[in-house]
Amino acid sequence: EDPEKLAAFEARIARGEKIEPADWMPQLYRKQLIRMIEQHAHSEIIGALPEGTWITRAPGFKRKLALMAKVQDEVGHAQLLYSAAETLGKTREQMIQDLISGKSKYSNIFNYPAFTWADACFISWLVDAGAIVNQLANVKGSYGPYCRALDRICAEESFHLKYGHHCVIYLAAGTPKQREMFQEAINRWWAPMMHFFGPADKISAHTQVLMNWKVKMATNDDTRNQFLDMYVPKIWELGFTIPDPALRKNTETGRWEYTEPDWEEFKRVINGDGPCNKERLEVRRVAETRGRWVREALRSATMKYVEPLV
Ligand code: BYC
Repeated sequence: EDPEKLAAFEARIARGEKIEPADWMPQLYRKQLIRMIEQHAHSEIIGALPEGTWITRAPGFKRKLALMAKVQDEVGHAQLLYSAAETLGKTREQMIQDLISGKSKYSNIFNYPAFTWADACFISWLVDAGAIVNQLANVKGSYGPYCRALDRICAEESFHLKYGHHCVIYLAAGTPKQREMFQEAINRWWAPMMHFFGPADKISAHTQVLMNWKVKMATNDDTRNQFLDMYVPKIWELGFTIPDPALRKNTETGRWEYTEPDWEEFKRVINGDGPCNKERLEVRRVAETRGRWVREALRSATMKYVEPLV
């Protein structure tokens, strides 16, 4: 790589400038961005599935409407992110193929089943909260198209968070059975939630390079800590418990202490061996196959009607 170009590129990043698709960038920056944005896009489209199964079963018409709108937003986020990743030279078809074949990763947390309505509420409130902590940091990053996509996503996610919080408060203020349902959801989802922010900093492979180039604006442990800081008090306030006896804030360091998450389980799940990985990818595979004729028809219609005008 040309050292002068690299120095000029890094100086732009240091000045807080945004890098745009046509600008010179190191190969590794491009590769890392494609990996991360693509994984984020896949997480949105797969993330729509566990909550999506609750649309028809959500309690009441208003909850159904709101959940449908939320799930639709998540799929829209995937569209924005696939477009941002495409600006770096990888086609959407290739990204979808890599998702379906299991080559690309997506968020660990969507490989767990949403057994009850309370599980869907956990996702809408706390998984969205975790996503916002991560995205609000990275929106100030260096790659223009990703930051602009994140900006829009954050605005929509803040509505999801309010919706999710409302659903949880309703359960918390409900019958003993409703409270028990949400407590069980916390018990089921806490471990995947701790994994959601990525491996501990000391074992994270990409944090350093991504932070040097301001793609990632906070480390995995920092975002995890920020999430705990913002949401553990809210969970406790509602009278629920968290299934980690070691969880406490160290008032001297200002950091949360917790039992080390099981990183072996995390690795298994992100590498295809979680409770729902096969089912999640199968849904995408079927959608891809069934939708092929639509894409082909669109492509040939575009050729027929647009080409003569050009
Ligand atoms: N799940 O070096 P590390 C949503 C992988 S959707 C799976 O720390 P990095 C929502 C990582 O890819 C929003 N894999 O990685 C949607 C790497 O593997 P490879 C989801 C993970 O990139 C619908 C290896 O582990 N948010 O909220 O520095 C409904 C080493 O990790 C995970 C995003 O996608 C994981 N959790 O940092 C409701 C945010 N963590 O590629 C809600 C965008 C790590 O070397 N992504 N891995 O094979 C990021 O910010 C960063 O990629 C991460 C990881 C913080 C996740």
